[in-house]
Amino acid sequence: MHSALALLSLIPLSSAHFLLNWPPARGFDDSTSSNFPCGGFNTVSSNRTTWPATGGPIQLDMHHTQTDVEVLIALGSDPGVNYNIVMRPTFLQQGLGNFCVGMVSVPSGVNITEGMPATIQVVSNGDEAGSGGLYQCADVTLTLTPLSSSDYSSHCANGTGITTQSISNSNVNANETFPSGGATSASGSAAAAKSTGLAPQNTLAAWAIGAVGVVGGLMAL
Ligand SMILES: [Cu+2]
Repeated sequence: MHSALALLSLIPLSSAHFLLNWPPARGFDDSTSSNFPCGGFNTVSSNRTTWPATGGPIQLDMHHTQTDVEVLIALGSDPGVNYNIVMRPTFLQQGLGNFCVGMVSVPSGVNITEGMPATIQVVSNGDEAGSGGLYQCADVTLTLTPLSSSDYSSHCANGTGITTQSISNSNVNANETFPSGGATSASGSAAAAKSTGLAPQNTLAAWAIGAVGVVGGLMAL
């Protein structure tokens, strides 16, 4: 946790709440990272990353000991604020450094074509409860061709001690508020659930951690 702006300015690198490293984010600016939908980067990048819609890694760099994470996608070459397709519902992640959200895929009901442009949005909870979310976006070109094992593993690393937990009511936004600013129901708030100790189940959600060795098993999910 780091709410003091003075402290942030002294340690700019470690102050980044989290970074989206692959597919590469449009950019990161600590001062605007809480701006929906893309942390202050509203302009589509000219550099799109080819990303496998049937199951790809999302490589993050975590700077909080505990973070609620959600992964969404918006289809189209310039989707604006239309991040309404959930690829990985909100879950709790713990541990610092590299964290790979594994085998993230576009839901099967969504019609994807080869070469379709899209933008992936990673949302985390803010530093303090009720402060809203933090956002990073990456512009991609969707492909139906899976990554090779070596390409997958080169974009999917986990630091030591990284764990994930499911949240009993994962049907909430990681940012605890909807983009319109309306609050989620109190019972649906991941932060509220954490503070009461009720919701994050003790079950280790192995599905959320990317690892080449378990890709086959993750496909079932
Ligand atoms: Cu932070």
